[in-house]
Amino acid sequence: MFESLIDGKPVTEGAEYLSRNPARLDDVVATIRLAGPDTVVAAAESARRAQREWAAVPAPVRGQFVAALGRLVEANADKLARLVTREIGKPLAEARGEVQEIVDTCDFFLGEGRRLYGQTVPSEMPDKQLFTFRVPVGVATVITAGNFPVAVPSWYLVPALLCGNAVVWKPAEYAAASARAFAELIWRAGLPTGVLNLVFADGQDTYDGLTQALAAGLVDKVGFTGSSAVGARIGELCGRHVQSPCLELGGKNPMVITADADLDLAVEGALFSGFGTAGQRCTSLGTVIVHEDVHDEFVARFTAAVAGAKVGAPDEDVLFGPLLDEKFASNYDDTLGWIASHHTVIGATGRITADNPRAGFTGDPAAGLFYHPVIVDGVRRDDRLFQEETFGPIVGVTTYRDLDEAIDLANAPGYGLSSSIYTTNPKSAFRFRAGIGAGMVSVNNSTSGAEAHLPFGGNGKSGNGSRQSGIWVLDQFTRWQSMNWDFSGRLQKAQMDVATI
Ligand code: UN1
Repeated sequence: MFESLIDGKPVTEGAEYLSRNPARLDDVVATIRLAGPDTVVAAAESARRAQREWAAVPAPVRGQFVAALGRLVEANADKLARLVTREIGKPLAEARGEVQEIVDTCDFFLGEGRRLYGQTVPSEMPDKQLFTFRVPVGVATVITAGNFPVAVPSWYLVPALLCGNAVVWKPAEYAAASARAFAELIWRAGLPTGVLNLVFADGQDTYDGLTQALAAGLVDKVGFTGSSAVGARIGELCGRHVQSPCLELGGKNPMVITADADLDLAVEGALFSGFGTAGQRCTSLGTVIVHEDVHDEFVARFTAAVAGAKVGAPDEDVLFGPLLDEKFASNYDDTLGWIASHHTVIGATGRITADNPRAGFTGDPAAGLFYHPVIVDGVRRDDRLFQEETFGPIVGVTTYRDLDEAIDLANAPGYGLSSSIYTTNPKSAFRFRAGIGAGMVSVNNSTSGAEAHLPFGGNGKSGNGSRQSGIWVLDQFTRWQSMNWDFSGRLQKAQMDVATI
């Protein structure tokens, strides 16, 4: 039984929830106890108590904790990756990559403990010096999705802790065992227990608890990775307390393929972007926007590549495994239902109909949440499939005539997370970069697979402009404090006693 841990102590009340292996639903990975709103508040209270002492630990020493965490994750990489694969069905190679992403994040931030620079700034008056300091925000509540059950949480937890904050972490319940395993490594690396409190709770209870904790002044920063709809609710709630959360939301990520593109490279990129992780990354490819001159050739090669891809048990060498859990599968069933009734679907194997949206199972329907990859050609700008995130192994295709039209189409859904262009013309690449509203742009590469030290984040429906990763995330977990120090021995007034030459 996995329970929420506050000050290292289990919370023993609440409903039971089973986290299942989505590749074999009879395999229960863990039994979780879901806590109520009070636990979300109690976790924030505990974090508040622990934060001051943690902030007093010198930043380079907090950096040593991050270094120890990186080494511990490395030493336990195989076990953690296998657990991630078992719990959320991501292919083992991807799960190993995910664990490596934590190590990369730790390797980046362990040195930041010795930097965490402020500035010295000249004053307009003599015998006076100005300074800036980064100070921790205080208590951060971090709510994460389960498609990246350990790497994406590490993008919040590692910098937040390094900067001297205490954290309440509420992971997705269907990825609770992976979250618990990662949290245990964090404590084993030397973090005092109350500095990180782990809460298992459902979405509404988390929201209610967060509402109370914010009202009580117990939370200073909220980090949320998940759907745009929930992100908007969290943003609204934080806004009432004049707080700006770090929001990493959905995407409808476009890939433009110009007439001069290397089509084999583009097919490879579309295959990984669209179907890697069963299309369940926020950075997954939504729509291919291909030049009309190469449309037929691209679709022929793309369909052949998709038909040849292996789907199945994630511990084998497959392109993708099952969907994350039953809630996601049932949402995706609805999506397939409306798609089947509105579009011509090119399935890699067989046709999907409105009556039988799940057609395309590769496994026993009772045993695993497997779906075939689907390509939908001829998607139009006002189609729901063009406008909305689908979070499953499905890619739309549409055409364009000139690059301005392609950029306009790429921006049309109003998301703005990731984007990609395949072209051999640098001018097209630069024009695309300048015109696209996305926070991330790939040239001749996948929409997904960002590296752990570049700013990660989106605009529009994909987020509020906050960025994670690299030094940029420090602005989420610290606030700038300025100081002026006058050693002239008299009152020098800014603007009024300015020194002149
Ligand atoms: C997500 O799906 O929430 O860039 C994040 C990528 C990964 C992270 C995806 N490194 O695809």
